[in-house]
Amino acid sequence: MTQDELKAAVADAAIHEITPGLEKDTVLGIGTGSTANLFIDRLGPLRDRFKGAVASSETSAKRLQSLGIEVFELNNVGTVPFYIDGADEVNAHLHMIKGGGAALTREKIVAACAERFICIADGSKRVDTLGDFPLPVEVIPMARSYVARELVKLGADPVYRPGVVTDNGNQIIDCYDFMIEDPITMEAKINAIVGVVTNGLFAARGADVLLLGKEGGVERSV
Ligand code: ABF
Repeated sequence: MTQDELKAAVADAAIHEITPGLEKDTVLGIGTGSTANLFIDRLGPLRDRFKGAVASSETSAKRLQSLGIEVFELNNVGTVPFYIDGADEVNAHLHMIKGGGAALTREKIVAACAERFICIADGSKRVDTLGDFPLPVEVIPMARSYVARELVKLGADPVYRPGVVTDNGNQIIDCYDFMIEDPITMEAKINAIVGVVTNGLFAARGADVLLLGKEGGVERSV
């Protein structure tokens, strides 16, 4: 199977995962990226079975709206029963690196408001130790150099992602050569640097369910 077929398989599995919980007043939390897009496409035909969605990016919001799914402001919704999103890496504890698409802050906010985080990913995303994928850090623009110096002290090789402005008007630094043995501690340390908005470690609040696309089928872990 190709990577796209594996992504499609987990998008299908996520639809099966959430369908029994859909009610007329359900508002879903929806992530960003190519796997999330495949999930959004499968939600279209179900749009009359739930109320709408909150989205972790402007791109996902537009895709949802194009399928006739109403998009709500998170502030007007409160909690969501499910947040469905992809990942750049995921470990056995369902800790993740996310933010390759620069939507990490909104993703983390919607995830924080979710009763269940369902991570959908093809098998290539499963790792033993997080960090092969460069860890994204969203920074307030004027703090970029300061934050980069502090990231060096933590052992990272920080690289500014040129030309990228997040949906929140901020910039992204990617941390290379940075294997992360203790994701919960490192998430907190990076968040404590002044000028950091969010980092792409989703460990303090990891996924509740992982649907992983493999050759033999979709593997479900909790
Ligand atoms: C989002 O999309 C991001 O947090 C992550 O960077 C990315 C995964 O992308 P894809 O599904 O395209 O591999 O979930």
